[in-house]
Amino acid sequence: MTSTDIRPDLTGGLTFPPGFTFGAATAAYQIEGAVGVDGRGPSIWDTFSHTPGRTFQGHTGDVAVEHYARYRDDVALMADLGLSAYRFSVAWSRVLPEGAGRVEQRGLDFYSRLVDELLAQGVDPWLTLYHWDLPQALQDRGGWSARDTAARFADYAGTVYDALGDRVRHWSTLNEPMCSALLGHMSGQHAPGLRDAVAASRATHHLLLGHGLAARLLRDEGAESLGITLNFTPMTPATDRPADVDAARRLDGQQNRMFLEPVVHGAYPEDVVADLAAAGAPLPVRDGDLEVIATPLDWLGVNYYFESTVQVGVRPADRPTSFIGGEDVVELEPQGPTTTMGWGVSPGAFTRLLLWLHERAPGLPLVVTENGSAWDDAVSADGAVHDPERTEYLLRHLEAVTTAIDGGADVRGYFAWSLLDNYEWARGYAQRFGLVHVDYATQQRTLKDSAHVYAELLRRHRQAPEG
Ligand code: IFM
Repeated sequence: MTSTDIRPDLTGGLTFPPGFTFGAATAAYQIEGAVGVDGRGPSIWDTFSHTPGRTFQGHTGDVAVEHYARYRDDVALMADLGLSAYRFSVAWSRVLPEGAGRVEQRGLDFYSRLVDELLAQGVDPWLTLYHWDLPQALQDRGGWSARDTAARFADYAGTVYDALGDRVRHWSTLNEPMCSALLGHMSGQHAPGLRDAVAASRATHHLLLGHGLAARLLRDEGAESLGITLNFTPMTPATDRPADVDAARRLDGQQNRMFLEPVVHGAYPEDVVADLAAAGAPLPVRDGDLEVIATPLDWLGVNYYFESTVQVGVRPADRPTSFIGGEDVVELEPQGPTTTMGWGVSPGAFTRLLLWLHERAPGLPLVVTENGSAWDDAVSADGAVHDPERTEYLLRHLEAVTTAIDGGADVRGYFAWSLLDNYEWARGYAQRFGLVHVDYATQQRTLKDSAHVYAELLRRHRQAPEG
C-alpha cells in the first residue's frame, strides 16, 4: 500500500499553518548500533545496558536497528513519507571517544554523510547534541555531577558545529535534561544508574549550565536556529487535600519548572530551590551561571507523552522516586486505556500544556520535538502493520496541537516519536514507538498504517494553499 491509497477521511481533516514543520525523531544510541565501529568510544549507556539487571532482559543498543549502516535506506523512507524534517542526535563518543581532546574524524564523517543525504532528499536536519549518551570517560571523571562536564559539552558542541554548521540550520543542545539528571541520578532507572539526591541536583544544574555554554558558543558561531528540548508531564493532585496539592507542586517543580524557568527566565523557581535545599541537595549555582543558562533561544522543544495524577502515599520498594525529596509521593495508575509503556492517553492535557508554555515563555516559538505511543505491533498476514491505537493517538495529539494553535499558542512544528521502532532504553526492544516497524531479526522495515496516515496528512498539508 502506498500513501496515496489511504482514504481521505483518515487524516481527520486536520489543517496546520503554512510552513508548519512535520518530522519524525530518533536518537543515536536507540538506532545506530555499530557501537565498536569507526573509533566510537563507550558511553554511559554501553556500560549501563551491559550491567546485569539494568535493562529489560539485558537488552543493549549494540545492534539496535543498524542505522549506522542503513542510514541511506532510512533517509529514503523519510523522503517516501514526505517528512520535511528529521530530528536526530549525535553520539558524543563517536566524535570525541574520550569525551574531550582527540577528535575521531570518522565519527564526524558519518554525521556529515547523513546530513548530506538528508539535504539531497529534501529533508531538513534538526540536530540534537546530547540525547543521554555521555562518554564513559567523562563519567569516570564525575559525569554531570562534575561542573567540568558542562565546559566539555560546550567544547564538543563547537567541534560538531565546525563540521556541520555549514549545512545544519537547526541546533538543539540537550534532549530531556530532566531524564538525564533525575532518572539517571535519583531513581537510577537510566544511566549512569545512581540513586543519590546530591548527584541529581548537581547534574541538573550542570546539564543546564552545559546547555547555556553551548548555546552561547553556537550563537556566537552564527547558528541560525537554536533550541533545547524539555520533557513536560503535567501534574495534577489526586484530591484537594493540602498534602496532595503540595505533592503535585513539588513534582511539577522538578519535572517541569526547574528546567523551563532558568532557560527562559534565568532563575530557578523559589519553591524548588527551597525543596532541594530542605532535602540536603541544594543546586550548586555560582555567580553568572543563570545568565549563561538563559542565553536567548529561537525555539523551545516540547516533548509530551502523558499527564500524571499524584498524591501523598507509600511507594512500593521497587519503585524508587525520580524526584528529590519525593519519597512520600505516588503517581496513580492512569484512568482509561494505557500504552504498552503503561502511560495514559490525554490529548487534552497536551493542549493545556502548549497553552501554558505559550504563557510562561511569551514570544518563544514552540516545536513539538517528540510525541508518540508504544503498542504491541506485528506484521499481519497481509504484510501490513495495523496499528489503530497509534493512529488514533497520533491524530488526537495532532488535533490537540491545532486546538492549542487556535487558542494562540505559537507552535511551529511536530516531530513524531519515533521514525523507527528502536531501543527503548531500560525497556529494551519490547516497546515499539515507530511509525515504521522493524523486524529485529532481519532488520526489515515496514511502514505501519499510522505512517501511511501521517504521510497522507503531510501530502495534504503540502498541497494546501500556502502549505
Ligand atoms: O524513547 C524516548 C526518547 O529517547 C526520549 N523521550 C521519550 C521517548 C519514549 O520514552
